[in-house]
Amino acid sequence: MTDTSQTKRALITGITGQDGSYLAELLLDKGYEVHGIIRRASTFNTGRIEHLYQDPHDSEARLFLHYGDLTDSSRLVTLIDKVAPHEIYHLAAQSHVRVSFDEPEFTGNTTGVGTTRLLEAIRMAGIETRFYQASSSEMFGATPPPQSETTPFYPRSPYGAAKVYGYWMARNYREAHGMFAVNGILFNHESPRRGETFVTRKLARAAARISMGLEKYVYMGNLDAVRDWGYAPEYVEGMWRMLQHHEPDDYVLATGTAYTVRDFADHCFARVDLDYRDHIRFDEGYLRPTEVDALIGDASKAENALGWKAETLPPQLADIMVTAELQDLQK
Ligand code: NAP
Ligand code: F7E
Repeated sequence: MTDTSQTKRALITGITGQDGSYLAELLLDKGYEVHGIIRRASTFNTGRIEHLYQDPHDSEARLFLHYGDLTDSSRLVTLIDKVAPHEIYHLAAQSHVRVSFDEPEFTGNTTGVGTTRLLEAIRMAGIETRFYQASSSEMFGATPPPQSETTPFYPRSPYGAAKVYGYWMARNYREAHGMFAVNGILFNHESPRRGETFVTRKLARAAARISMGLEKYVYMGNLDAVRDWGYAPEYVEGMWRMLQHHEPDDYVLATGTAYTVRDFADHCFARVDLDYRDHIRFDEGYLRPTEVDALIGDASKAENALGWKAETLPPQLADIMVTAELQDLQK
């Protein structure tokens, strides 16, 4: 570890995920010492942060990885005590909504109770730190748009319900224990680093592969769902700004735009001069027992208080994502 009292230390759970990787980049750029919790796996799960890896023996190293898991309370206490971070970004979760219907108990244990374990570990370690909770627009579920910080929650999946629990635990630790705990209520945000089974990445990948003759069809579920898709690197900047504010609060981050899955498919396939209607087939296996029909966020509070505003809108996002897939295939 760097031994300067000036250096800010951050701990990121979920550093190997889409957001964790962009956030680690941002914090390293800002001069932070960054600690990340990774899960032990039988295969490498650090692909998204490989380009950031530094040999911990190097005296200049500012990125450190530690094994840990959201289900392992004692490990969380030990790590928080050892690292004594100034800021904790809690991003780890079972984050797939469709999968949460198959694994509701596991999702509750990691995505929901995992937040409590971390909050309690901070309290037990007795350190002063700022805590970011990765809350989600999925908490609004069936409540119609536009959705803001004051919109009532009505989750429609085990994932959404687990995030509502995590949201209230973060608020409770703020109110009960005076912790600097913040909820970032983020609407969907995407990038070339998005997991392959989320809809935007699946469509971008399919469009690129079909255009290269590697596949002919992609099987999809509900094309009528409306989402507010932004660009992940901009959203991690918003997370950081929330923790720099003089007081803890909760903020929505969103673009405020509404596109259907069909629109996003159209943008992806048009990028490679194809008509999505010729290549998309229906598979009911991708439908959810309860769907979230429309999410469109109102991020005016974040714009006013934090000066944060989404710049990249879905058509440009589709272009970025399909371009990245094409480049990958040409390697
Ligand atoms: P992601 O790509 O699915 O990453 C999830 C991360 O959590 C991965 O690093 C994963 O590790 C880790 N993880 C999962 N279970 C764990 C466990 N039991 N112990 C320790 N680590 C565990 O998710 P993301 O898109 O970056 O999203 C980051 C956070 O924001 C998540 O909490 C998500 O629910 C929330 N969120 C995301 C969006 C969005 O649109 N992306 C919107 C709102 C909220 P492995 O790499 O080993 O699997
Ligand atoms: O689905 C529809 C699907 O899985 C978006 C997570 O990051 O954002 C994400 O959750 C929409 C849904 O994201 C397929 O029914 C159609 O209406 O990309 P998704 P999500 O469920 O919105 C929120 C904010 C989070 O917090 C979550 O962690 O697309 N859809 N056909 C499909 N979705 C998938 N995955 N695959 C399909 O084939």
